[in-house]
Amino acid sequence: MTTPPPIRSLAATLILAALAGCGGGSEEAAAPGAAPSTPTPGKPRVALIMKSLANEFFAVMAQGAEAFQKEHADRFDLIVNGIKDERDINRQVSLVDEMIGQKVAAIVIAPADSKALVSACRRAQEAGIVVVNIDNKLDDAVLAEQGITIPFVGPDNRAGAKLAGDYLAGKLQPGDPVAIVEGLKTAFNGQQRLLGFQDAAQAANLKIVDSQSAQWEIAQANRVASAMLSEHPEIKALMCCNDSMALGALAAVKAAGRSGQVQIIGYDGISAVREAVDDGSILATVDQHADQLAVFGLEYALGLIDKNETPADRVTPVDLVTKK
Ligand code: ALL
Repeated sequence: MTTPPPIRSLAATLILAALAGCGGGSEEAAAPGAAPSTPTPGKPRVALIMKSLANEFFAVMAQGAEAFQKEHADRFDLIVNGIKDERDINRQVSLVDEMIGQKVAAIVIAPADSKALVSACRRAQEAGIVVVNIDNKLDDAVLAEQGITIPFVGPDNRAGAKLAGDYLAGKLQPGDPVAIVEGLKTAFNGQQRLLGFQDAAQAANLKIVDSQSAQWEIAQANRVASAMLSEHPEIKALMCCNDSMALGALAAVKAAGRSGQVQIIGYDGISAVREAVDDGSILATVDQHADQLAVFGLEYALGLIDKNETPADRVTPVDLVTKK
């Protein structure tokens, strides 16, 4: 994923804001470049509904979607939405309802919660809207309960996390103690990354001495990692289920005066973490190609509009990122 400069500085600003305790909550619910004010007759409108706009991952995703729309401006109009922090699940449900109200042709959604968004997606389908699930998979059991099928476009998070976990294990000794900083417990991708880290730890005989959620956020990860470092001063690594939390963990390691003694891995491939990987302060991350994820979803949605088909799920690539 290549990240152009404006996003870089946005990310840096948001990181500083979050670490200062502001939580990046100043973003509005609608992302830059949002709804075309008047729909173009005959041209379908597709809504991209993302998660936290305070997370560079989604800023990059929005940029990728907007670039794709510009290249295909004759085919569709794009409405870009997001929420202001990772836990603002009710707001994401409202966004789906607002898009139903606006009678969009399709919704491409990265759900903040794998269960809580299913009903809203069902309402959209019932209104005749094509729904494509990207990034974080909706819960299979709840989908079945509600009697609906929604195609999923996104990575194998367990396999992705195992890539980073295996790389970390190669730098440690069997028996070394490690801790995991988990994402939002109700997000399937977070659960899968946790399993991937556990798989890697088990395979290399690393000892997981602590595992706690920091709900995907920098400031919370900073607090969780600080507590882990003081309760378990012996830990050799912090395995973080996303890059925002890896940045929070990095600040905690620095504040504890443990730089170079505690390895950190993340997941996403955002620019701030790539820089930290290059300067050696973070060991590795996993690029899940945020700029392409929404594009894959949009392509799927465009293919589905006016067709009554349920396409198969599509697995998108993940790549390990280590020091150049
Ligand atoms: C997931 C994404 C990213 C992101 C996280 C936090 O759905 O895949 O890992 O960092 O959400 O919103």
